[in-house]
Amino acid sequence: MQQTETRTARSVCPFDCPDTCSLHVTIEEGRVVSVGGNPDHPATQGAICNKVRNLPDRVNHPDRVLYPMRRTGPKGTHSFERISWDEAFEEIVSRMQHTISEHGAEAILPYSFYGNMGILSAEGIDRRFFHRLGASRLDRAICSAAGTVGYRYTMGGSYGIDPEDTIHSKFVLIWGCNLVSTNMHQVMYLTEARKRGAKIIHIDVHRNRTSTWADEFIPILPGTDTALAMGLMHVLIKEGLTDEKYLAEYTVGYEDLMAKAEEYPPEVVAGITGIPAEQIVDLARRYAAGTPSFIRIGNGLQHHDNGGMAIRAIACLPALTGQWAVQGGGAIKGNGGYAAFNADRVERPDLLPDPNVRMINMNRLGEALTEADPAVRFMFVYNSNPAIVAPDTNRVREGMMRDDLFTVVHDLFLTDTCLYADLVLPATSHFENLDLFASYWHLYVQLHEPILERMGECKSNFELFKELGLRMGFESELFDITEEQMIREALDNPDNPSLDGVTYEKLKERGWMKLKPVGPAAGQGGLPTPSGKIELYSEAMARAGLPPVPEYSPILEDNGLPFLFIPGPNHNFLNSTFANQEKLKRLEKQPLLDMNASDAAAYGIADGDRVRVWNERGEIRITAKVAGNVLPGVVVCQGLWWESGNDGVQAANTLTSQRLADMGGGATFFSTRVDVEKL
Ligand SMILES: Nc1nc2c(c(=O)[nH]1)N[C@H]1C(S)=C(S)[C@@H](COP(=O)(O)OP(=O)(O)OC[C@H]3O[C@@H](n4cnc5c(=O)[nH]c(N)nc54)[C@H](O)[C@@H]3O)O[C@H]1N2
Ligand SMILES: Nc1nc2c(c(=O)[nH]1)N[C@H]1C(S)=C(S)[C@@H](COP(=O)(O)OP(=O)(O)OC[C@H]3O[C@@H](n4cnc5c(=O)[nH]c(N)nc54)[C@H](O)[C@@H]3O)O[C@H]1N2
Ligand code: SF4
Ligand SMILES: [Mo]
Repeated sequence: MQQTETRTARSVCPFDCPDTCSLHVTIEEGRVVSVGGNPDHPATQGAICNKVRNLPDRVNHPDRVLYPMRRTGPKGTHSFERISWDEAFEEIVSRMQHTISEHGAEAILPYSFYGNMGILSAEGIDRRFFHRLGASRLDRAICSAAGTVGYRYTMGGSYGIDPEDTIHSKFVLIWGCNLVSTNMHQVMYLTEARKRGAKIIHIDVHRNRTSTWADEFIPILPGTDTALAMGLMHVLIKEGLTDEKYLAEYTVGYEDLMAKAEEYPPEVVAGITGIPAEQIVDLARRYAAGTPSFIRIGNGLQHHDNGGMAIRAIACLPALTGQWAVQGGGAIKGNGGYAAFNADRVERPDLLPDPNVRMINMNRLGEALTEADPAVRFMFVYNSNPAIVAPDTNRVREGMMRDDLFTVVHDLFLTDTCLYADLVLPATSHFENLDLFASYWHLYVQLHEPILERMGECKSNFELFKELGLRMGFESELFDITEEQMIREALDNPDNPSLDGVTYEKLKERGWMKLKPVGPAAGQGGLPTPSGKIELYSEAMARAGLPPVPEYSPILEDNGLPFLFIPGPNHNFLNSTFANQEKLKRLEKQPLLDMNASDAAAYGIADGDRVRVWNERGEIRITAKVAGNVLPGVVVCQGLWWESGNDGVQAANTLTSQRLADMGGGATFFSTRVDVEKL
């Protein structure tokens, strides 16, 4: 690679964001100096978010971890010394072997998520390594598990419409999704739809950037969306606004759903959701009239005790109105199904010594590190920052402080999690890697070829686990392979017709290829549900002990405290990524607790006051923002701020629970009750 001149290169945004943008990167003398959107990419359309425009500050950041390091002081403090990769590998291998011989392989736990969304970086040879090892399996349920399962009961898999079709939508519900911050290219398509006459309604518990951008905002009480969906169905059915022909041909269980919807007249739903009955009736009528109608189903709904059901229920609405058959009608929850790679071949779950190897839910890391039997003795963290993002921070840290736990963290930065590590390993930025990227929203697969030289002694996730596999003495045919070989294995998935014709060669030539739309994206039936139709009644749910037709159940947190606490992501960070960049931190200023003015008055709290927020799991101190942006009884705090490097900031997850959602073992970050007092 040329080091001396200025050049531009094509890249892909690697972060856990639906938009998976195609990037144009300018490199001067081997350093990234600017990052912009690729104007030729149909979804990116030349635009990217402010976070990633600031990516040069991240990649060139003076705090980048560039060498392996070993802890020299107590856990939880900033005390490390540089060591060589050889020393690091030798220590990992001997510790792993010792752990296995003393306690069994299940005492080893990988902990990873999607800090880098590349297939090789997030679900490649790393997974193969831990399967071969026989380590405890990790149920990666922190993000969208509840909703994915809920949606699958209705639609058969993660298949929604092609977002490019949403320029044709005429009536849009953005439901539990902070689109302007979290899916900006959907905003671009809908801005075009609005120019063509679309109306855009935002349903959320918090008046945020998306509410301001939308045409109308409907505030709802947290965790009550299933009731709203049922109320809308009630009105659609009562007023004859359903598409009977579509229902007869493409759905099963309409009779059962009709009987259930009977129980949700607008007055009852108003009492549950806080939305006036007339507004519910009006919304249902406009939803039926406004064809093509589109629902963008967000993540906010599913981080609740009843989150799986909420998404299952909402996913039924386009079936009632026949909207899946109309271009620009239907819904998107997640489109990950279209890009399903050959995971069995890449990850090799068949290498597990026993299919019943213990599975640990990543949402219960605190419990796993303090109570699991056999105890976790070795944790390997990569692509994730659990000290900040996992629920019940105090328990997580209590576990990570254990002297008899050996922890390795592979990251680009000394995150809060690294502070508890015995070994910290330096990770490359994705610019340095060959990798394959799919989006969970648009339908383009992209190949990423390295555009930068290695920084320091950084290794990619692929290189790290490949070398570990070989140093552990594992079969060379499994581990002595190249990135290209593994990408070819991933693409070769005969079970996924959308990948037909997508090859390594064509990706290399063009950079990206569009997945073939099938099912909802193609506006036709033939769904991977048991019946092949949209399941308004689900036998599979009945068998799983779940209500087979949608029904509302309240959230479960029962500590008696008065406020529902919603600690979601913010605009300028991506989960906890970017939260150590000064410029982006300045834009966010400080963590704030949004309160309704009437609650603040009742508690004697004024705008800007410091408050204590607490429940049985812990307390945080934070500044109150009295803005009326939330309904009474709700408090909102945005951003997964680091504690490290931010005096006085405390992780919002101090207050959240390890309780799991109704489906998929999902997280319940937003079903949290707290009390607030002025300091
Ligand atoms: N800027 C930015 N972009 C991101 C991320 C980020 O951290 N920052 N994170 C990325 C990731 S990993 C994900 S999963 C997505 C998440 O992005 P989204 O799908 O937008 O999900 P959230 O932001 O978690 O929640 C969306 C909204 O749901 C609302 N909400 C909470 N509870 C309820 C409820 O009971 N009912 C209703 N109707 N609304 C509710 C919240 O107030 C919030 O505004 O964004 C991705 N993109
Ligand atoms: N309170 C609350 N908690 C939440 C959420 C919420 O809304 N509220 N959202 C939840 C959701 S939806 C999600 S998805 C999770 C996200 O949780 P995480 O997946 O942990 O996301 P990040 O905080 O972005 O941390 C990713 C880490 O991976 C590192 N990384 C990036 N690239 C690489 C790489 O190539 N190799 C290695 N080894 N490391 C790399 C980054 O530097 C960063 O430290 O958080 C969850 N936690
Ligand atoms: S974070 Fe999302 S919007 Fe921003 S550049 Fe990456 S993919 Fe695009
Ligand atoms: Mo997520």
